[in-house]
Amino acid sequence: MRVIDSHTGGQPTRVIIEGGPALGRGSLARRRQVFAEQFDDYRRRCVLEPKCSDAMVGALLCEPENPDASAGVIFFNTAGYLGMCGHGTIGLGATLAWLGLLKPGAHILETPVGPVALDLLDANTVQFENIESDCLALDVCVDVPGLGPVTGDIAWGGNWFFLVDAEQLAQDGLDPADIEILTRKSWAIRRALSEQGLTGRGGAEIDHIEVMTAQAGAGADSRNFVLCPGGAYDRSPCGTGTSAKLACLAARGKLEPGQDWVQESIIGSRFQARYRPGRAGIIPSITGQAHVFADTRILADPADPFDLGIVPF
Ligand code: PYC
Repeated sequence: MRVIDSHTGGQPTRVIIEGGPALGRGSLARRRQVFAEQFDDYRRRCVLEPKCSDAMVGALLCEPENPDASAGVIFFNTAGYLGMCGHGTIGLGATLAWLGLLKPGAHILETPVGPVALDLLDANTVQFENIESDCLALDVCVDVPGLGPVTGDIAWGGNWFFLVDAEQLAQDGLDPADIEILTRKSWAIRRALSEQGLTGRGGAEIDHIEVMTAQAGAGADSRNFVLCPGGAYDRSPCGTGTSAKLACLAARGKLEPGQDWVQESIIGSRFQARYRPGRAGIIPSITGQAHVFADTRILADPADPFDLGIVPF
């Protein structure tokens, strides 16, 4: 497989541009199912250790179904397949620009959860309008062993999120030195949500935990820590997580349509965000930068005992 690696605010994206699985035609949702059921070896070789690191999000570049779309994409990570990925969308835009496959201007990107409007502003800067995002429930209480009751909001931003104030976890702000403890606490919350039957719509698992604080750097509105499904934290401010946050702010009447929001990650990288009203929720717009750093071939070697990677414990 030929892959191009980039990072968006520190969070890596690996785009398969050649040698990926042949998934046939049909919707991206259908093709994602074929990928998961018949070609999972490609995902494992692409993102699992020792050929990669656990923070990586993979992206399979696909022919779009809609002739007006510039590209289709299926995102995945060490744990499985994602609906949408914000930092990955920005990484994909910068990757396609680097390859000379995307010109500055407006494009449509097809994803398994719907079309995304992508604007390539320059070789490294991408603005995208995410799919419609909404807040499913405010102030949901979950009893977390070792932490006690934790209250948070359940929201959809292309993935399912549980958003918690850092103060509830006895965190004084969000400092990179606390990443290990935040990871442990967020895992405990995720496990408790699942055990207590708290889900997204249709019983979907809430597989992203987002811890937030208003204590952010100058010019930022908020800083976050996001635990991703495979156990890695998002180095970027998380595009789908920022979308979920905007949906909750809108639901609480704390952010107006068109009002700017600067979201900072735990390592200090930033996205600019705002929203417009959707049909039932909001349509978030996110802007960020990505940089390409590797053009690589991943080899398949049946004699290698870890050819398909080390499955996370
Ligand atoms: O930026 O949406 C995002 C994302 C999801 C998981 C990792 N990054």
